[in-house]
Amino acid sequence: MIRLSAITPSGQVHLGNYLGALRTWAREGTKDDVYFISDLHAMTASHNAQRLRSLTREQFAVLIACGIEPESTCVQSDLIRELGALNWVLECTCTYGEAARMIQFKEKSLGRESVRLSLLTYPVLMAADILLQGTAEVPVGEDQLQHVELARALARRFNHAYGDAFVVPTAVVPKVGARIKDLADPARKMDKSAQNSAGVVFVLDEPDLVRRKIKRAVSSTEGIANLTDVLASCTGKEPEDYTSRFADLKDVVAEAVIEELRPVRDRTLALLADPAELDRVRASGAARARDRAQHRLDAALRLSGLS
Ligand code: AQP
Repeated sequence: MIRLSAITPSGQVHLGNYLGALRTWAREGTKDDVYFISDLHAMTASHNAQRLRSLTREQFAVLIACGIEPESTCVQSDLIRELGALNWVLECTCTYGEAARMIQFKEKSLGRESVRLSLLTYPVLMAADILLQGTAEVPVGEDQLQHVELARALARRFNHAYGDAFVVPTAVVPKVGARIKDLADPARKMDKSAQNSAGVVFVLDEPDLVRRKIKRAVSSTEGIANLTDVLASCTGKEPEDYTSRFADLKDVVAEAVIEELRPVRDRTLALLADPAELDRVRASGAARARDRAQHRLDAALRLSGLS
């Protein structure tokens, strides 16, 4: 069974991404799954080309360094020809009303003077990501359920109108792991694109910087609860086990985070220092994803009257 998940290179990978997603992908993923860097989705907001390229490369190295099965990884834009073709077919299967109804579009475009058209249409590209790979299950947060519903509707509609080309995917909402909060503002979740990075621990931060960020974490009730969640997530124990047990919680949390991230950081830096190896792994993941996609794309094009 194929499961598919992605991370968007809208900023550097942080502790929340790692504890909430990447680590689980590494522990529970199989060769059949698809874990990818969604660089095309990162272009739906204003972006810098150089920064996008380097974040994509860095995030891909982090995926591999986390221990995710290399065969199951890829970078979305490495399949841009296949995805672009399927995206068009799916846009011709989707109505404007369906796209405009997406809550994420409404939220992200609210109050903005200029909004990229791709912000409206990217759920269709997400459907292409899902359908191209024959995905059976898409683990998502509540906020992405509507997008998976759209992918289901498009798969069904296409299959019904032209003939069976697609597996109809199912959304699964995983048991909620700890939602890691910003250390400086625990009312917000830890966020890649936060304006202020003082409360965001990045996977590639040097140990001293991790220590400083955790030392300066807000000490309110919410701030402490967040730190105990982080500690529990790093050590695999329940948060209650830590209540008032440590004289200096922040020191303990800092050391636990540094130890948890150390192997990932070391392996990422080693991969980034070996561009040929990184390119090889990336190319081989892309080739596998392309292979798996080809017959489905061919069928979708043929059935819809294109070749
Ligand atoms: N703070 C978090 N705690 C636990 N899990 C988190 N994830 C994100 N933030 C936290 C999980 O990381 C995976 C990849 O995230 P994404 O690229 O889809 O980005 P996002 O969910 O929109 O959150 P970010 O990382 O803060 O990025 P931006 O700044 O672009 O919004 C997902 O599985 C997500 O649940």
